[in-house]
Amino acid sequence: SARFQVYVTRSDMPECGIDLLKKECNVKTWKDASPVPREEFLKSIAGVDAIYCSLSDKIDEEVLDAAGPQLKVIGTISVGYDHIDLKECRKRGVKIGYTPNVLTDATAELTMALLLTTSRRLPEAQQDAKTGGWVSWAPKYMTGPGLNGATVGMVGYGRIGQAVARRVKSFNTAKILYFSRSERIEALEVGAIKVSFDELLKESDFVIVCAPLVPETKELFNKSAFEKMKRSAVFVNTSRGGLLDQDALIYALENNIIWGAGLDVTTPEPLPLDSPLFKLKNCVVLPHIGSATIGTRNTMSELTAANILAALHNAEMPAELK
Ligand code: 8YV
Repeated sequence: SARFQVYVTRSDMPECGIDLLKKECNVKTWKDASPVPREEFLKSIAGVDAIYCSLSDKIDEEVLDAAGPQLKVIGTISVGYDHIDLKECRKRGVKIGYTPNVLTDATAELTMALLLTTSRRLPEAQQDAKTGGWVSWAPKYMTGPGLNGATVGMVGYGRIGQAVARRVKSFNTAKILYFSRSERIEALEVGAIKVSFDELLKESDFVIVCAPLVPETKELFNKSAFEKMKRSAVFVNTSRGGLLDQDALIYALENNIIWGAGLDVTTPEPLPLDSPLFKLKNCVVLPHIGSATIGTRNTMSELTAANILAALHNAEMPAELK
């Protein structure tokens, strides 16, 4: 019988997943270690049964049309799915595989790292030490807010938000608040308190965003949200740049409406070098590396392949987005 045809949108996806696909499928891969250009993508997917993609690849009507009606499954190597038109996939019976759970710990670790890097001013301090700014001990030199005794507000309290909250708690914080659209029993585990969005903004010393980008969360953080926050507040985002109005954040940082921000995600990505965010001392920008541990990326690739193979065989997918 004819082998399944799978298209992979870049050449450097972790091999372990690609090897699984190759055992049973004809795998066609974009030749470069960068996202396939849109025109090339549309041309290359005609007749394929599955697409292995990442957040760099917008999956919309045009892509689904270009692939054709035999397309069975989209496997994305991400837990985020804002790059995929879910409604259109559902309408056509195209299944979606994604990678929840396997990246929860890696992303929570990076969130803690970014939080501390921002609040303790590590990039600024390192730069200063290397360039002669370290002249003597000084009582107020490189000081920033501490987590000990602080109130931490989690915006989004799903798998990653809860994993962050558990880690935050071990830093002897006073209180963990969370804002979520759904009630979850795990909230009790660290004694987190469910509050309204406005209350969270008003009370929190650290505001950590771990929510998916969906229509309800788009630009949740706007000018008025930053104004409600404490002037001493640290804002951390490791989910998606679209959750905030980035210009409003820039304004808030430039005018000390909040104390600082740590961003692993931006709009757009990559962030252009002339972005004001790169000029601000009170902002740390990372190049979207939340899930970037070696083991996690390998497991994500295997899960992406397993999702695709299961869908092709009409079997239950290990992680189907429904
Ligand atoms: C991925 C992510 O590295 O899983 C997600 O949603 O943002 C990261 O883990 C990225 O999306 C690559 O597809």
